[in-house]
Amino acid sequence: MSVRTTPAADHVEDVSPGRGTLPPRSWYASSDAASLSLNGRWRFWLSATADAEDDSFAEPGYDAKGWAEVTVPGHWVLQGHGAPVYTNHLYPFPVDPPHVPTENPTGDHLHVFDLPADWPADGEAVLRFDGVESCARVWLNGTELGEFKGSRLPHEFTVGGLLKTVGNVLAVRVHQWSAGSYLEDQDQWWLPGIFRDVTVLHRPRGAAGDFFVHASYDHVTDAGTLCVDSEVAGRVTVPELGVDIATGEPVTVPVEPWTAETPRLYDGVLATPGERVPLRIGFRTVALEDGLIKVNGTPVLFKGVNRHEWHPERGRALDLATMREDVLLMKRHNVNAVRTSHYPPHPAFLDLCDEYGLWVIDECDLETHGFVEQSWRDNPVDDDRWTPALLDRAARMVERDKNHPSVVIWSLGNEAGTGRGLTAMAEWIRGRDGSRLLHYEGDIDCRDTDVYSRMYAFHDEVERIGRGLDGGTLKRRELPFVLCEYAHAMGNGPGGLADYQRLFESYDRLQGGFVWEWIDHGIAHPELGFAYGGDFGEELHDGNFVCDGLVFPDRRPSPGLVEFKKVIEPVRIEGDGAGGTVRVTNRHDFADLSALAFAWSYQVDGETVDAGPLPVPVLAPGESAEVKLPEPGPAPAGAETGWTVRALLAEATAWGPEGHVVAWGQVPVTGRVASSVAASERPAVSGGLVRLGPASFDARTGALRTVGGVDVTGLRLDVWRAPTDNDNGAPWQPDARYGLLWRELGLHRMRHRLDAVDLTDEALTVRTRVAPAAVDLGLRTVYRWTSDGCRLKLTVSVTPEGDWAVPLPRLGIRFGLAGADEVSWFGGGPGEAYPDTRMASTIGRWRSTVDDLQTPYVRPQENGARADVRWAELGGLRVEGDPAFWFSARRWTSEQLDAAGHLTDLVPGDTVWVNLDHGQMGIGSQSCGPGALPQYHLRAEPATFSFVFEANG
Ligand code: IPT
Repeated sequence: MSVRTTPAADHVEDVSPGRGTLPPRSWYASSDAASLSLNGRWRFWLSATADAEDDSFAEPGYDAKGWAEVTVPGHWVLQGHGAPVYTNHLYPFPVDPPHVPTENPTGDHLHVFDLPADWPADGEAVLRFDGVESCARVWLNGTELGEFKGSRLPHEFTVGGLLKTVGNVLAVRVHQWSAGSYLEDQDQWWLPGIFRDVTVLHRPRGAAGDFFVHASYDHVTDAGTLCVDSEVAGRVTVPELGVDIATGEPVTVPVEPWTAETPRLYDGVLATPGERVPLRIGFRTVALEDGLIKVNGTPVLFKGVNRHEWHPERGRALDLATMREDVLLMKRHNVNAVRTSHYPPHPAFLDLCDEYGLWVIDECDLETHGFVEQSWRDNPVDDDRWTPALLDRAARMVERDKNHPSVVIWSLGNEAGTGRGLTAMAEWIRGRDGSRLLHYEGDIDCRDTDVYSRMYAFHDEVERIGRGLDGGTLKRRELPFVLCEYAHAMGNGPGGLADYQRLFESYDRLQGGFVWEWIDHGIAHPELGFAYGGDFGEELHDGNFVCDGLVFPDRRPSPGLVEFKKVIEPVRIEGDGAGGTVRVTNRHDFADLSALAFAWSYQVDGETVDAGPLPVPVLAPGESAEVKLPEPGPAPAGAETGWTVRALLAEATAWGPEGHVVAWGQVPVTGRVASSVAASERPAVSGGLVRLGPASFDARTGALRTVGGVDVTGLRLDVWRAPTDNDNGAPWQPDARYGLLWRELGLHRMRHRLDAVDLTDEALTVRTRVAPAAVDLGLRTVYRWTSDGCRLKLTVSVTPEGDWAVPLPRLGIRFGLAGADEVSWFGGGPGEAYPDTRMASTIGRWRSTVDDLQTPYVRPQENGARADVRWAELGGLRVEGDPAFWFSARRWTSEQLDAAGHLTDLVPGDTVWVNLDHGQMGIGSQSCGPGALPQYHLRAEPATFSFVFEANG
């Protein structure tokens, strides 16, 4: 005899999309029909299993006084009930589709509400859920409405007949795990809950049902054609265009087109007998033509990011202000495109993309990545039983978002292998909306798609694809190429952005890419700063792989975003100083330069001594001009001089203030002449010290003690840096895991053997060999100290010995200073830079505190180097380099930085540790992509570099 014990939870493991919901339709936030937000505090009861409780909580009159409360929208695991779980692609439960564990956290939600006094008595009403993870069963006033899955998609129920004026009881039972979880294996936190809005919408008689705004643009005639298909007939008016047409009736009028650069929207109204719905119409035509993605007849270059929805306290429950902040940050950093990885975002985000101008790849809520562990066996996307669920997801996305001009491409999902279900989705989408292109990266032969899309392809392969030498199916060879993910922005990095951009700009077929990803998904945590995978005791997790964004969890831009902004700037300003001109190139796809004003400034030794406006012709996209600069003023002999030219917003726009810097370039005029220090001083020994000019040394070891009265500790060669996530690399690229190889080699525990301390008439020379235990590799290192009486010069010569098969992390000196706080320098700034992340580094005079030099990567790692530093002052010392050097200073050692797991592990000490580096290893993006390109490797090679120290003040 078998006993069914879980009848209440049968639907949880049902692969079908659900029951009781209305067919999907276009989403709109406002109309003149009444609506009531049910967002707010709800009663909440958490059970450990799906069937722990019966349905009686849904009955009116149920006594929920003993229940907790949660905020809706929200995730209960971020509100003190249970805990979040982070896995990349592994399912955190046994893979046995469609079954889920018995331990299935289940949140019963109760909300009692009254209708507003003016709620119309007639007509219908619907109850809309914009997002619930992962499976919900819904009752209103004791009547079950149905159940649904599809976490980041809207679901509506008819509720008119059930609504009461006062005391409505809405009951929602939400299960963390369901059959739907198998389709939602995105690389992110698993966060159950009602995490998007819940709304009751009045539907007057004759209300608009579903409608489809078709608004195309003919770039030959400059005419827009508008036709609004509507389930319920009515009229469409667009006053600005003098349009007043019936639904279903096309009209062609002269218009300005919508593009991401020029997001021209026309306000209109769809009036049905029962309702007036505001429309925001953007005219544009997307086409695949000549093997290229064209909008309004012009090929576009995507300078995109992958955006997950994230807030460090609220998870994926984003408010409008946060969404707007994302859009503004993107626009201000020259980003022009978003892939909504890996699910349709909150619908209001797409309104913002329409309004501010961003190209959108709208991606379906579908990922089955965990099946890769079993070679995709039993993958739901290749199993007909799941196809209705896939089609339901496709339809809910397309129907909801079809009226957004910003959405130019539909994406079937992410990392779901291949299968008949995906083909069925593609066919359905094409049948419903022929006006957009289709994307799915997993379709390597492009059977179902319009774009050859890849993730993390290395530069050399991308170049081959650009040249059309990549082979593949006939169909694929004729398609444009995008990198739907590249430049993995985990921790310090991504390196190599400029090298990708150069390729995108060189080959028409390469239509750009989308950096992985926009934001670190760190969770605000009282003890850890920001938490990542494993911090909640998850038994399976993927650590800080969830923190790989261009902005920190609190949306502060990381150096990666600043670099990206520079690399993708829509105006190129360049020149070598010859002829007194700069070359200005308009790299927009659509806009001319009329929105920008240009300004020049002239620097002498990094200080701006003169500035003024620079007249630049209003160049059309693609055009460039050689623009004459003013005559430079006089500068002292030996000074380093140069121009900085900036392109600024001429007037405030919707996304940036007047004067906002869009692009810039620096043009050197005269180069630097490093100070020469005559070795005129003779080292003298007295009382166990060697005195040389302003300095004293330990006579036995040759160790520097003081310079001009400033104590200096531990000055010696340094090759170690706290490995970055990119240094550590990914398991599937074992050769490029330099962080691990360095540690294996022992570069974090170098021994410094003292071979000789030589005194001559003009120098103190200290000979050493720096090497790790257990191997015969080493670096012969000679420190040669000289002085002209007031300045002290150190020349370091390094000669590698043995077979150095790996590059070095860094090569330079480090030392400790007591009590340094303010730093000023002449060189690259204001932010950090490394060999392959240095485009945004601007040569100038900069100031900072030591604390502000640090970049707060969620998992601490090497950070904060400033490039091309000519000189730096801190702690009473001035150091000048020949050649220019990489500068960093921190209140902890690299070893402490290396040992830290979270920012809160870093405890400032009294000593400031300064690194002056002759070389730094490139960064790359091999935490999920290519390593630093060979030209950015720091090879162990003979090297000589010098520094001049003097006391300042
Ligand atoms: C790729 C995923 O699409 C994305 O969600 C994220 O996990 C990213 O990697 C890494 O952060 S998939 C991977 C196999 C390249």
